[in-house]
Amino acid sequence: MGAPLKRAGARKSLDEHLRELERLADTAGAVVVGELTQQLDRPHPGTYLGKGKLEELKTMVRDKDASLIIFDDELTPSQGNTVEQTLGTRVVDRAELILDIFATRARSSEAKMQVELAQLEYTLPRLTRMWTHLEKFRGGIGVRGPGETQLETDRRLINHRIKLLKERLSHVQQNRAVQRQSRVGSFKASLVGYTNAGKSSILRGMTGSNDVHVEDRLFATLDPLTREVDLGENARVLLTDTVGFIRKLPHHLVASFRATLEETRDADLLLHVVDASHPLWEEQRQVVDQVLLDLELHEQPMLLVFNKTDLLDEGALLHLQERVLGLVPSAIFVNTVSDEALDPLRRALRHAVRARRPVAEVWLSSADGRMLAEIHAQGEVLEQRTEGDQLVVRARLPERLRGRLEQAGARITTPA
Ligand SMILES: Nc1nc2c(ncn2[C@@H]2O[C@H](COP(=O)(O)OP(=O)(O)O)[C@@H](O)[C@H]2O)c(=O)[nH]1
Ligand SMILES: [Mg+2]
Repeated sequence: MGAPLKRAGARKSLDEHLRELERLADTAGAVVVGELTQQLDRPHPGTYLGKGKLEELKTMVRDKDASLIIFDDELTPSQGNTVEQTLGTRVVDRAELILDIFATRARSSEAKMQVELAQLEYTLPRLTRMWTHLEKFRGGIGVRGPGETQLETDRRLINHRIKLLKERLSHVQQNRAVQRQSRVGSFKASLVGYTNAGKSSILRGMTGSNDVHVEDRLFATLDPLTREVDLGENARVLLTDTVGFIRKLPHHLVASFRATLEETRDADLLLHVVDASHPLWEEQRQVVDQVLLDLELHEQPMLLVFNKTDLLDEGALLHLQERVLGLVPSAIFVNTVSDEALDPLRRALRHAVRARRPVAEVWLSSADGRMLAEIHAQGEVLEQRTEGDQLVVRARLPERLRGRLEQAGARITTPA
């Protein structure tokens, strides 16, 4: 059921939004048997939909033998309850559907805790409604309304569980901070973007490894995954794949994934991946920017990466490039279909890494063969010359190597 409020352009996006809801339903394991839309001037306070539309929905549910109604729009707990009562069919909104998908897709214990926390926080204000379900649908002999006492007990239990989960998560978070410490010195980039934009495919393409999970489903990736990527010319980055964003991401979920995205807070560069072939890529980009803002990640340096260029014909791609580059000259255009098509990303990352590795001159005596080898292995050597009995190596050095060389007694100067 798609019933957005009337506004400019709503008609155009209504269809795409329903396509997306259909994919979400599919990911959650449901089969879509019917669709109904309406543009509302304002939602009915009691039932969200007007009387006529509600009747239409009832008829459709009966004809198609549907067992679930999914609303693309957010219903208040009491609206959801009333619609359920009126139609005698379970109703979920988009937020609940997304929570459900996350619950089935969480793999790591951390992701599971984050999802459970979000679910409990979603459930708390809706407890009465859940009890009504028990009465009406699992309906059976001896099932009585729970009464206030039962409800209170449940609230207490849930609050207790929420507290416990928060404590455990903060513990996991501390461990992660320790892990991060050990990576100080490497250049870190994080892939962010709308779900299904191709983030995991890019990580896979850049590493050439098949252990990165790619799927034409929404939310294939919940746990962040970091891999070292060799960019050629002695430049390397730690590239992290993260959970995708989506419009109307339940805010409980955003809050609980804050910890996972800490990784991203720490990144030297965010790669915002956009599906250039999607008709609503502009809206998707805005959604991602908004979530980044909510997570206070909007001030990180960011590179716009337009992906899936292979799906555009030449004219459309040129048009897009012209338009985007006029506004964001640093934006790059890639696809993951061929290895070369990722070269613009490798170049941009090399450039970013270099900007973070200032040029230095290291003065070595002929006895320092091991240091010379290390500079060649980890730095980017630009020039070598001899001055007297010293070898002077001009190179871009990662911070960590520079520190090590200094400790080992090498003289390092900054060229004019
Ligand atoms: N045609 C095309 N498909 C792509 C490209 N990159 C990713 N895909 C497909 O898009 C879907 C989502 O990709 P995935 O990497 O899982 O997206 P994620 O949700 O952002 O991690 C998969 O079916 C990929 O095969 C691309 O450059 N071109
Ligand atoms: Mg992914």
